[in-house]
Amino acid sequence: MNPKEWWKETVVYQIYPRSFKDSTGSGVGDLNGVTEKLDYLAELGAGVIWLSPVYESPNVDNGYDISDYLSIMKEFGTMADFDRLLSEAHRRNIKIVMDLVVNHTSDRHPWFIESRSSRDNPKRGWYIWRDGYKGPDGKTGVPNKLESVFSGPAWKYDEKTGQYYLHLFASAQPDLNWANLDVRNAVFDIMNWWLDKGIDGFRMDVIDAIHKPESAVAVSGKDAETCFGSPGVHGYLKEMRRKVLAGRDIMTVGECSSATVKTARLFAGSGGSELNMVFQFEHTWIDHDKQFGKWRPLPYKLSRLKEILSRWQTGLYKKGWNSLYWDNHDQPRAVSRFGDDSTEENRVRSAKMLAACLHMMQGTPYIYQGEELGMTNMPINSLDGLNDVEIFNAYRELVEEKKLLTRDEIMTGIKKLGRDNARTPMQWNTSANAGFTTGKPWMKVNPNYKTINAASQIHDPESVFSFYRRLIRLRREYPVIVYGDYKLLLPGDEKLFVYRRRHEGKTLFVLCNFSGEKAAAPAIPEFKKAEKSGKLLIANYNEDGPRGGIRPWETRVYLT
Ligand code: TEU
Repeated sequence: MNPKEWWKETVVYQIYPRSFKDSTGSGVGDLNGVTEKLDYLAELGAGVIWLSPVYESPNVDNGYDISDYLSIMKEFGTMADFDRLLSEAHRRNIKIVMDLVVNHTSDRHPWFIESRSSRDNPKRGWYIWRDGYKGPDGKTGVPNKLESVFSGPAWKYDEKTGQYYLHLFASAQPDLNWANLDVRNAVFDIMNWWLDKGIDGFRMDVIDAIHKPESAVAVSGKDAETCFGSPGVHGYLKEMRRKVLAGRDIMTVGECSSATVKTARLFAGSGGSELNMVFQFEHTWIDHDKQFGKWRPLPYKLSRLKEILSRWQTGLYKKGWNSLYWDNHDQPRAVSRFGDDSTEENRVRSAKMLAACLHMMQGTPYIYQGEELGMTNMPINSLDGLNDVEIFNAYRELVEEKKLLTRDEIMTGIKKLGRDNARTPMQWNTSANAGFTTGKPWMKVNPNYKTINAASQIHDPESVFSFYRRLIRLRREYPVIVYGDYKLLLPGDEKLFVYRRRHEGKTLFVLCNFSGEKAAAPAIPEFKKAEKSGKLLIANYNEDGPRGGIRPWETRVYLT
């Protein structure tokens, strides 16, 4: 079954508020800045905004470390500003989905402050505290060898009470103990509070990690099982559905790096007992090294990328629902990664090609702020000017402590795949600081803003922005884009990504050249038919192509 749902037919725009628009001159983006730009989003055609965290936070991880779930970060404004944003968005038929970060809190959250205050505090059991492991040498150390996603051990010793607490991310992000019913109910209360206010759903941060399997938290001194994707998570999500989500017409998307097609059918199955969709990660690891991950980028093969994305397309067809994304605040800029940002012509061409490739698939597409302009990675030469805790921790561990990578090696990784690439301020126009702020921006603006900015693209029919705008409109117009089946053609081709969608007698033919070289026209009947009798819905070259050849970074979408 593939029932119709509004969240299948819409396009989501992700806002990282810190870097979106500063309305006060503080150098930090804010809620009124978002409200100011709602018309821009309406013009683009976004149906939903996913707002990265705007709650009170000490910003060790830019809002992903929350110290009060029910109030707005002072730098971002007030609750009244939030209410105004929500009603102004709704007035334009734009929904707002909030980021829900409840795998962990900030270490400044009152719950954690209480929890760490003594071993018998009523909130002690709200987090995961363990004794150290006493080794054969008589020395006591971390309970087990579980590692943090942000480098180093996932356990931190707390002097006051002489125990360790678990943190899967930074040590300032202690993990909540979801096994405790009071914790779950407290989270569900928070969710209900926001939903009662009228927000339209949640993007759930690392939601696949909330259940900690026994061996992950056992005091053993040994390697530990991963917390990501532990089967127990499904019970918690079903409980969440019963206590919060059921009966509400909202949208939920879970960030699930552990998701396989099989588990996604549970998390985001069409039966609807857990979430509406998940973010899977497989394609984002395609250029990662086995040992060093993103810190040692590798070339990738198009055939592998196609295999991954196509497996998700067919695997969830009628069984669940996909999220479609290249970019977000944790990923480098797609055009720099999978396209070519070395010349202006190729940047524009390849940004459009990537957009078409993604937006013509089945699933709900996500656009990360600036992606619709073809914003690129930032020039990075040193750690100066960077902000990301993930980068700093990795540098310390891999270069300084363990000396596993040289400075130059890790800088290559940071440059290509580091998260700060996505976090530079949004490029609005050619005025100082790209029109992001009248003050000193919290993070440097990419110097290419004079060429790449919204003002120069909004009214230009040939711009990347206009291309995205058209893609969004096509999705509304043609049900085949939303509900059609999927078949990958030419799976082994290392330049062309070609696929076909079908629905109620209509066929969509999508052709993308993932290379800066010419390619031979696909020698397949589907292409010949599309070229001969199909309607060209969208393309990134104006003039009709030389018959028989596909041009660098070309994309064409035909309907027959
Ligand atoms: O991301 C979780 C996550 O999986 C990322 O940390 C990802 O694995 C990493 O960037 C890859 O190296 C979420 C948020 O999106 C991220 O911004 C937060 O830092 C993290 O959770 C902790 O809340």
